[in-house]
Amino acid sequence: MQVQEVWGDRWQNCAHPLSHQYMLSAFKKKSAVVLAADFFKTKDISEMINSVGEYITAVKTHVDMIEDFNQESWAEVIDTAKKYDLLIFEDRKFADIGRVSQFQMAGYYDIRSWADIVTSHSISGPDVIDGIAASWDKVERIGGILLLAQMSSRGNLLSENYSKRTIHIGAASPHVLGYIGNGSSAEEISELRNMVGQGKLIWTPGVNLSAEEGVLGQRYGHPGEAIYSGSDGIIVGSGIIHSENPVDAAKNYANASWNALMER
Ligand code: 5BU
Repeated sequence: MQVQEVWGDRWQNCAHPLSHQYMLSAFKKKSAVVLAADFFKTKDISEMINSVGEYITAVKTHVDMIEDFNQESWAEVIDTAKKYDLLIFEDRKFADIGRVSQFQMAGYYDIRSWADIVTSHSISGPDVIDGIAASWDKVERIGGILLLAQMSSRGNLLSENYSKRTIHIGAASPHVLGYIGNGSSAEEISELRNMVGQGKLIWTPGVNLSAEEGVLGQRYGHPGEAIYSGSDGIIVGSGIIHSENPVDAAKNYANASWNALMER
C-alpha cells in the first residue's frame, strides 16, 4: 500500500508541506497519534518520548507549564523528539493581535526556533496568522498553524458559526495547516470535515480508549471514531502518559488510529 492510498484526497489537496511530512510519517509508523506531553519537567517529556517515540508522529507541548525550562534543558527535549522524526507542536493557543503574536513566538521560550506547528485562536481575526508566520520567516523556518475551530471542553463558546468563520479565515492562508476539532464528538468532527473539505488537516484532542470524562470539564470520545469521522490526528495525553503501561497504551492508540484510517 502507498501513502496516497491511505490518505486519498487529503494527500492530493493539502498544500502545506508539513501536512505531507505528517501524512508520510503517520504512514511509515502506522500511527496517527499526537502525544500530548503534559509534564512539568523536561526530563519527563524526554523519557516519555524515548518510551513511545516509535508509535507517535508528533509531540505536543505546553512550554509554559515547564518548571525547569532553559535553553539547554529544552534543547534536549527537541533533540529527543528529532531522534524519532516527530513534528514538534506547541499548543500555545495564540489569540492576540498580529504584532504581539509575532513577538510572543520569540521571547524567553523562542517558540519560533523549535516548534513546527502551533495552535491559534481566530478570535482576534486573520492577522494573528500573519504575525505568527512572520516570526518563522525571521528565523527562516517553515511552520504550520492549527486554528481552533472547535474545542473538546464542555461549555466552550466556539459555536457552529464561529467554526465556519474560522475555516473561512484558514482557507485564505497558506500558513494554516489545519484545524483543531472536538475529538469527543463524532458528529461535530463530521460537520467540521464537511465544512473544511479535503485541503486541510483536522487534529482532535478529547479522545480516550476508556475514560468517558476527564477532569475539569474535559470530554472524551473514541479515537477510532474520531478518525473515522474525519480527524487526521488524535491528540492523546492522559490515555498514554497516565496509563500504567505507556508503551502498551501508545501501541493501542496507534493501532486504533491506523485501523480506523484503513477502514476510512
Ligand atoms: P488529555 O490528557 O488527553 O485530556 O489531554 C488533552 C490535551 O489536548 C491537553 O494538552 C490540552 O491542552 C489539549 N487540548 C484539549 O484537550 N482540548 C482542546 O480543545 C484543545 C487542546 Br484546543
